[in-house]
This record gives sequence, C-alpha cells and structure tokens, in this order.
Amino acid sequence: MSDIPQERRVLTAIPGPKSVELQARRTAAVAAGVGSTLPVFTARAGGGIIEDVDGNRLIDFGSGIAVTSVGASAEAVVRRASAQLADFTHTCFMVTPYEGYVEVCERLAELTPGDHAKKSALFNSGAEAVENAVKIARAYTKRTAVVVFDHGYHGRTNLTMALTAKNMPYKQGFGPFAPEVYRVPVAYGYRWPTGPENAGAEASAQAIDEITKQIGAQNVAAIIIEPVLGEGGFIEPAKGFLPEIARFAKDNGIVFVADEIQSGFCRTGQWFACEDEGIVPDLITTAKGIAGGLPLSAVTGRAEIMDAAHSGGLGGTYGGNPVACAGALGAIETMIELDLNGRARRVEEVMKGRLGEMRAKLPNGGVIGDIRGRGAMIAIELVKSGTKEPDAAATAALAKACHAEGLLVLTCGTYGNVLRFLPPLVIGEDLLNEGLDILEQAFATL
Ligand code: PLZ
Repeated sequence: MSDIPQERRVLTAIPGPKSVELQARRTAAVAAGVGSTLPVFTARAGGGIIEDVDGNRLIDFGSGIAVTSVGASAEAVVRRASAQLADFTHTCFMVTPYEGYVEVCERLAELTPGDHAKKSALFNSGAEAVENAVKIARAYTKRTAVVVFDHGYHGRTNLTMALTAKNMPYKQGFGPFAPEVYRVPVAYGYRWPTGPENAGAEASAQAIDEITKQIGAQNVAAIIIEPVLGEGGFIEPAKGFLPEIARFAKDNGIVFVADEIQSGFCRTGQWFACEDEGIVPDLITTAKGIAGGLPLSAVTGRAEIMDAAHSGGLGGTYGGNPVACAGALGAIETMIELDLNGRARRVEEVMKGRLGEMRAKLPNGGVIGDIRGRGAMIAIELVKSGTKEPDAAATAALAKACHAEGLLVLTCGTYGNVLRFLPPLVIGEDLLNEGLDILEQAFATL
C-alpha cells in the first residue's frame, strides 16, 4: 500500500479550491453524460483513504463502487502489475497468448462455487462479461430469451441496458433496446406486500409463473440475477428465492447466471455471495474487485457450456490484458493472505451494530426503514418517518452532509433512497468507526 496516513483530514471546503478549478476544466472538456458522485479530484489513494489535490483525506466508504476491496494501491497489485508493465503491456491474447491470463482462469476455476470442470473467458468491463454470458448461454442452449429481475442492474451497453431495470439515468433516451429480454419479480423482502417472511416463496412462484406462461421455459437461454442486487438497492433476495429459481433453471435446461460483479470476491464475506444459500451457478460473471482497480472481467462456468461458443466467437482486443491479469493475481493473493472474507464479516458486525444503535435512537426508527446487506456491502433504506414511502431527499442530504465532513458515501436504489457502504476490506477499524460517527452526526442535520 502507498504510505498515505490512514487518518481523515479536512483542510478546506470539500471540494477544495484545486478541485473546483479542475472541475471547471472537466466541465469544459468532459461530456456531461459522465457524472461524478463527489467532484473531489484524487491525488492518491490506499487503505481506507482517498487523498485529494487539496490535501484533504477522505474516509472511503465507496471503493470506487466495490472495486478496490484490497485498497487502491495494494502492495501485491502494484508489485505484480508494475513488473508486468515492464515486461510487456499487450500482445492480444488472441494473437499470442501469455501465462497470466491462463493463471487467472485457473484461479477462477478454484475459487468459484462447485467442483465440476470449469473454464473462463476474460474481458474488460462488467457489462462486457454479462453480454458474453448471454452469448455463451444462447450458443449452448440454442434458445434466445433472457430472463432478468425487477431492480436488476447489469450495465450500460445496449444489451445490458435492456437487462437493467431502472430507466433514469441508465436507459432514458438511449433505446431501442435489445429484444428477447424479459423481466420478472424478485423477492424484495422489505417491500413485499405480504411481508418478508412470504417474499421468497411468493416471488419465486410469481417469477416462475411468468416465465412458463408468458415466455415458455423452453425458449429461455439464461436467467441472470445478482445474488445481492447492487445498484437496485442492496436487495438480498428473501431466503428461498434464489434456490427455487436455480432449481427451476436446472429442471428446464436454462443456464443460471449469477452476476457477482458487485457482490463477488470477498465483498459479502465469502468468495461469492451465492454461496450463502449453497447455489452453484452454471455461469458466474465477475469484475470490479477481481483486479484491485485494473479493468478486468470474466465469465466462468461449466466447461461444456463455456465451450459451446465456436473458436473465434468470443474475445476482444484487450480482454484479459496482461497488466490487468497481473493485478488480479495480486488482488487474489492479498485476499487470501489478509483473510479479507473475515475482514468483510467483521465490517458487517461493526456496521450493523452501529447502524442498529442509530436506528434505535430515532423515534420509530425515524428515516431508517431498513438495514441490510452482508459483509462490507451494507445499506440503509431511508423512508419518511413512520411510513415506507421512499425518502430520496433525506438520502441525498445525508450523503451531502457526510461528504462535507470527509466521508465518501454512495447512494443507490430504484427509488434513490438507499445509502450504501462499500469500504475497502482493508480499512482500519478506527476509520470505519470514525466514518460511522460522521454518519450518526449527519442524521442530526436532517
Ligand atoms: N453487473 C451487478 O454492479 C456495475 C455501475 C455504476 P461495468 N455497477 C456499477 C454506473 O453507474 O455505471 C455492474 C454491476 C453488476 C454489471 C455491472 C457493470 O459493470 O464494469 O460498469 O460495465
């Protein structure tokens, strides 16, 4: 890790004057469609800290959207990627291959659930991995339909926009979208009409009914689901839902795809979130945490499914870039060495404990409607006090108050009313608690 002191430091307004200057240049040069949560320009980052160009040090509860689980300058990632950079930056695996790519695929076969024969293909972004999972599932099943879920998020390319549930900001004005994509209900416990205890059984029955009656199971190539729905609001499908959907897929020859791009690689306190209910997906998509901040993604799955696409049918110029692969091997090494699954579980213990205390202090729980998530993927859903009406304004106000004090937090959710916490798994417990102190004080500003 770079030697950034692991201490919060607020020297200027946030953003400070240098960030404001850079933001003016950015506004003139960068397309308006690319947003930023907080226009604070980064100078360096590592551990649980992001240091900006004005010398402020922010506590990081975002990890660049669940990417820098090992920190943004993890020693093993920097060491291995730097050595690879010096050796060669690129050959294109489709032109002349290299060992790093193969080694990442070997690690993926070991780490992902199930002891069947597995193979992988590597790409650059999460969206690209999901697109390729669809290609592979269609080639294998010779079917076309793809089933996704309410509140799901899978990317911003044309096919993955179609797979994504939320219109604004991801889809508005960007259609027409790819065909043969069908959306069915998910077991969102907190908002399920008959209560969380019924959500798993009822939502899976509804989803299966829609698939069989409206699409025809025999037409479905793939069912794609995030085992913890990320952008949609850190929704953990109610118990029983995922196993039932996986069983239905198996019984009907449908490829079951777990999109673990946000939830994977120790984020939820296990290598993959689907392990929680003993799910063994046919295919699993990974990205984000896999490579310590370098762009890499993968599709991993049953060898016979992965081999269904003809030679030359999968790939891309940069897919499995050697520097990104070296970064991934460094990130995986770090996860094992530092037991980041254990660290993620400890983050959950600390966060849920503190958030529960905060909620208990507010009359009827105040604006905190729900506390949920697993490992270092924790969120609070904010509502108008005493109701379940989403409160996006309170969510934005809380995030703003945290930012002003030097705590970077992110929001998410279909209704924009979820505050999510995704600290690097290597964050120190003192910083974690200090961040939670800031959040607690922010409630007073509402
Ligand atoms: N699948 C489950 O979480 C990316 C995107 C934020 P890419 N999530 C963060 C934004 O506003 O763009 C994501 C994900 C899941 C797929 C993706 C897509 O991954 O690497 O952003 O393409």
